[in-house]
Amino acid sequence: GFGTNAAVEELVTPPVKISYTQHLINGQFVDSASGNCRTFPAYDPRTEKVIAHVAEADAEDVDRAVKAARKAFDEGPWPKMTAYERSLILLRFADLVDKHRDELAALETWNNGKPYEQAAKAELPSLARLFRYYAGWADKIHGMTMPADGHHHVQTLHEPIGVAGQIIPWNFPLIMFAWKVGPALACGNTIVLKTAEQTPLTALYAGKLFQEAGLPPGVLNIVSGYGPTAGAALASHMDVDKLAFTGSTETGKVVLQLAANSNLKPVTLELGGKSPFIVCEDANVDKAVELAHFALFFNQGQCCCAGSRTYVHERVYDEFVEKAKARALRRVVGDPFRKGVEQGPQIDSEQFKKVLRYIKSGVESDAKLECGGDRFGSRGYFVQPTVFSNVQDDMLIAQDEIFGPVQSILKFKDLKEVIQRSNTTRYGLAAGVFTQNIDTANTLSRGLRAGTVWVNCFDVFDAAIPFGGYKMSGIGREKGIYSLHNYLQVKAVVTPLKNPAW
Ligand code: TXE
Repeated sequence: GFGTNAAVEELVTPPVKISYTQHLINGQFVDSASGNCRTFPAYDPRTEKVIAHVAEADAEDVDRAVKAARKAFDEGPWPKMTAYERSLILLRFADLVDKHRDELAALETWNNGKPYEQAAKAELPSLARLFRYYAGWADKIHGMTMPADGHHHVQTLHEPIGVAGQIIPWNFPLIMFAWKVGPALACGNTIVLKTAEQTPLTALYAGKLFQEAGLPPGVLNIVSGYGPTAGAALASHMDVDKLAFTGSTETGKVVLQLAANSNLKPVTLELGGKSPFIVCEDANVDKAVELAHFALFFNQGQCCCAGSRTYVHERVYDEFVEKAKARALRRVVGDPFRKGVEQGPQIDSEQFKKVLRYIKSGVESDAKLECGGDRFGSRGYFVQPTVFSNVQDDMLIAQDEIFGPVQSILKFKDLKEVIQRSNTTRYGLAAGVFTQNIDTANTLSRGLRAGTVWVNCFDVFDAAIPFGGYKMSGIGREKGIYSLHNYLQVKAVVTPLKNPAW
């Protein structure tokens, strides 16, 4: 099984060179101020080898970046430009993303391990689309006028918050960049973005394209570095007006505390999940298997919304398990640069070991290992597509976010039960529902406590669709009109009317 045609031995040489490794501060690429130009390594997860040395920020570099963002906000020109001028810069950036699509996709695959076809054909177009969407919003953000008791003219101004601090993860480096940077810029804020230590390269390249698109210096600053140093410095900075974070629930709690203990900056969080994917008794099993497979295995299983609890109705359970196993065995694992490869390596040694640990815990419980269960090949962070059946709600593999290619299949009898079991988790990010019955779809959509319910589809991420979590999966929504609220302040302006009758 596992696509023996994909040779992990002969690796494709990435068709791109690494040009940007320094911090982007105030429109310049600069070394770290601290530690004698300190750097840290970026890796190729196919080989576990270092591919670049990247400037490593600590508090001093973050402070320099915040000062640049502060100045660009307070003195302009960014918030003082017309909304239309800002929108044109976002559109020019989107055009440059299209122009440099192949280099960006190659860099993303090289540093992250995701299939090149996925990066080039899905993620890069989505990046450009997101910025065009937000360019469309830039000149459509406005306040209201409202009647008030007494004779007053009352209006609201929707103003940018100021300097936004943004911390992103490594699973979708460029998409996470877009979800954060798009709305912040459309609303007229300035930014200090810290990328994940595993994947610093593509955001820096995108930062370069933003300079080329005419973004004024200091509006978008990008620092690379680790969480407890650079990330914590950003979250606790007294001059950062807003914080947006995507990552683990554990770290989400830390940054929320740092924000509270410094200047009480508002925080939006997009955190972990353990999303149910519910296959009802009327389902076409072949289609359900394919969609459930995609919902879990997409992006090496490294999705916050992965359908990681596959609930299957007892009437179709055995057939589903058989076919899910066959599908996993057909999954093509290998060099993500090769055509037809569906699954590359996990991001790093820590995640690789974490996934293997959870697989071991599944084997040691009463779950049945249907296929996979080990690393793939002998080098790189490749993991075999793994399927467990007979999984019970109280097993660790059904409760924790594994963040890898490990499918857990559970059995259910009726809707009330599956709603209750789906909701018995600290998370509430997403859910999948597979049925032909409109009443079943409606009952599940309303009963499930999750920020997104995909009915007969999964991982549909259009720019206009809000995304975020219930419960410990987060605070706030990204994308769509909802994301703008995170980056705006509302100012009420009240003026007495001298001649109210007119
Ligand atoms: O996450 P972290 P890690 C989940 C997934 C994964 C687990 C651990 O289950 O296995 O989290 O991954 C920065 N102050 N998700 O360790 O630590 C860090 O540098 C400020 C789900 O990579 O949350 C990075 O930029 N920042 C997820 C970002 O936080 C800190 C995506 C995410 O890292 C910090 C990724 C600190 N003290 C992992 N510590 C999703 N929701 O999609 C770390 N960071």
